[in-house]
Amino acid sequence: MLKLYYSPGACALASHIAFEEAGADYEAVKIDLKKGEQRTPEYLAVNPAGVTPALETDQGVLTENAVIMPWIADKHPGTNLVPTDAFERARMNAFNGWAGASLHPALSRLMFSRPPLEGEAKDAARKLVNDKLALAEQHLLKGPFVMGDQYTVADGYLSVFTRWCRQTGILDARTYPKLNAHLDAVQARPAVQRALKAQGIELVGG
Ligand SMILES: N[C@@H](CCC(=O)N[C@@H](CS)C(=O)NCC(=O)O)C(=O)O
Repeated sequence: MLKLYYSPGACALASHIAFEEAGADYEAVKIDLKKGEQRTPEYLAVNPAGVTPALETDQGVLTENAVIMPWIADKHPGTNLVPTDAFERARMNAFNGWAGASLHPALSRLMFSRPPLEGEAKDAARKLVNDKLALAEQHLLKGPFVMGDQYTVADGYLSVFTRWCRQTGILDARTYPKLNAHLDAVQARPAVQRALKAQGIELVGG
């Protein structure tokens, strides 16, 4: 049985959404980051990096949303969660790489630094986040979905981060109309709502 390790509302939600969109058979295992469960010997034996998500498969463990999500899509052919054209797929991978390596760290620094950032450091972190959101709004998000008309795993991934932004009041509706419409469209999907319910978290309204 495929086993997805996740923490509610954290970035593993992207892989959780991909599982629900694929109609897959899997088990979701909660890791409470606030309690430090990602650093227990049991979890470090699964993922020595001590982060979620991790996915146990019968071939071994996969990590990184940008890898797990297309793998889920490949294992469930016909679910149309990745582009079939090689170039379009590469572009989706590029988006996911950017989300994981650029957007996510910028958001984490602004939102989750301990101790919390203050003063100039906070202003700089906030500007960096706004620059990245502007890049997505103006260039990366084709609309209505990341890749245009086709919903792909990149959409669940983007929505995890725009949810965080909306929750912290930085997804301004006038500055980021496309990102807001995108988040609403993603959250309206039954598969996404099933993943949220499974994690015990709510839709984030605008
Ligand atoms: N690039 C990785 C990021 C994984 C990651 O940083 N996960 C966070 C939650 S969003 C985590 O588990 N943090 C726990 C910690 O740093 O202690 C991915 O997409 O899978």
